[in-house]
Amino acid sequence: MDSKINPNEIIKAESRFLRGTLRESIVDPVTGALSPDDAQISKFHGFYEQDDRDLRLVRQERFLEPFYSFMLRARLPGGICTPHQWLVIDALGRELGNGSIRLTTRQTFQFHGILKRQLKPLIQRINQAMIDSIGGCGDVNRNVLCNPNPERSGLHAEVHRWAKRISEHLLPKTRAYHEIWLDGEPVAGGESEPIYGETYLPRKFKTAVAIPPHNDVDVYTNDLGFVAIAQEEQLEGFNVLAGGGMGVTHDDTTTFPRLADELGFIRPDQTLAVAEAVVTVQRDFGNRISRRHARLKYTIEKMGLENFKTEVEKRAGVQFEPPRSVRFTTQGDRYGWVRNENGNWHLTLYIENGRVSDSDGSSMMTGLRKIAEIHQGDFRITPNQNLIVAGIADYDKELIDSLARQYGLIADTESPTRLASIACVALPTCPQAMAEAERYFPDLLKKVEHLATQHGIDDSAIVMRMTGCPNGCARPYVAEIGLIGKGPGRYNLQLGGDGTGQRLNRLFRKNLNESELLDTLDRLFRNYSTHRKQDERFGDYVIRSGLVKAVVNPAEDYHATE
Ligand code: SRM
Ligand code: SF4
Repeated sequence: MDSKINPNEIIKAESRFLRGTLRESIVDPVTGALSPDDAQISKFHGFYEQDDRDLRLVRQERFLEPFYSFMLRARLPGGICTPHQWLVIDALGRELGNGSIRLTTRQTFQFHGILKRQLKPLIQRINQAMIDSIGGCGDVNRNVLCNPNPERSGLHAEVHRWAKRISEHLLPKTRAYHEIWLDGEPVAGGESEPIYGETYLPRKFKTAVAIPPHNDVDVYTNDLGFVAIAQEEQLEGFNVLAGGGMGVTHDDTTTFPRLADELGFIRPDQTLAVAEAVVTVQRDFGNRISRRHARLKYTIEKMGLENFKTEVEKRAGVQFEPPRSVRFTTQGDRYGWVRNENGNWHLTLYIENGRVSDSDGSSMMTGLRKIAEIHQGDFRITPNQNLIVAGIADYDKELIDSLARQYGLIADTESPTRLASIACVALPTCPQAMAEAERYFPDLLKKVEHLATQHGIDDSAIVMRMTGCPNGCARPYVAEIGLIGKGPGRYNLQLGGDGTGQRLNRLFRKNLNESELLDTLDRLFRNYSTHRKQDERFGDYVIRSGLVKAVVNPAEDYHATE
């Protein structure tokens, strides 16, 4: 094998279709960890090895190994689960996890703090509830996003079926997961991965399906996007997008966030062929030497969009039609009660940073459990880490409303900016975090809200997103205000998203501590309040006023003004 090839490629190739020595690693009593190679393979099964970073130093001083535990992420296309499934998720979070459930920016849930010996029982129990974690992580297609708001229920249901089909079509075919976790019969040989091959993809791969005018899935930030085109609620097909991605490495100008390009329009029956073709082009042309440059966005930059599109058309046996015109007007979630065309009700709940727990005086986890015990519809996790209690009949509305109020689940006092904002997990579980996010963002927001009130702009729903590092898990590069962790207590300030996820922001100030950040926002809010045009968004104002220049071609000009 090429000596320059990334070591992960060798681990995948030698893993016998994702088996590695996981069976041995999980019963090894000497350590709470997996072997290093298995820690890579485990991601394809949906879990990551982590250690509690708050305890790292203390344990080091006592010559103890890090306090290892695992994060497990489920596959839940479009974020939909039944009340029974919610009750299972809730019970497992309390019994085998750290007492919480984390709703993610990709419409699924994670458990944190699982001990190695608890992994198998946990995976078995989610599977008994008909949820799996295959491809929750790893170099394959991840959880497929889909607009979760069933406001237009017929169209939504059809589009959601496509999201589910794409997810299933792009699942790894190896039986390793069933063998290791579900005690399935070992395969006698002759196994293959028709789509992925034995080294899978060069890197993670993400797909989203959007229903305009809502861009809650941030469709342009995905490797592969499908934008539903409908005529009088009938699905006509999809505009296909490719090459979006957020991850950046600080101070490495060869990395950049990128919005997906339009390839063209297809009919629904061409969807799976096109999805598979995009994946196999990435499999064959993606960078297997530098993982930092291995996402589809870099493959497209290297091949050129036209060559990439021609290759996809050839492999899919499809000729793209010119893309249909679409208009997105929103990026976040709509809260509260909504009634759809079937007369059913839906209640969107604000879940701060997606963390469902009963800690800090909150009884959110209990409240959701009480709702799940009586709810007849379903639950939908949104791509903004919130939760929709969906499909509520008229006669259940009052009871669910009163339970939601009793347990403090109705967000009627939150500011518009808070409701439009998200933060990634970061410390203490994320090994990549350079600064706090989830644990710090709510407090920082209080101070930002205070500034907004002082300047009379507290009616503006500014999309503000914080991450503990530049990987971009809360999609901060399409926020109007993005805060990217640089070091303990320090953040880069990015400005200029358009509030609909269709424009990248750009670095405005580097490495700010809290008081520098608040001073800067104070000045920006004052100017915005004085000079904004009617209904002008904050992100549009900073671009119009020349405070930041819009990014035209991220490969060339993203870092230009730093
Ligand atoms: Fe992420 C890695 C959490 C959505 C870009 N992400 C991680 C890890 C697994 C850290 C690690 O490498 O070990 C984080 C686990 C933290 C923890 O303790 O839970 C992590 N990512 C998350 C979640 C939970 C953030 C959240 O607060 O909701 C999201 C889980 C999504 C899911 O359910 O599948 C999450 N991550 C995203 C997104 C947003 C999206 O997909 O819409 C992105 C940006 C989009 C993209 O991929 O370009 C994202 N995560 C990354 C990256 C950078 C990838 C890159 O191309 O450079 C990494 C690091 C990596 O892959 O090496 C990463
Ligand atoms: Fe961790 Fe960075 Fe993702 Fe936040 S953005 S969860 S710190 S990898």
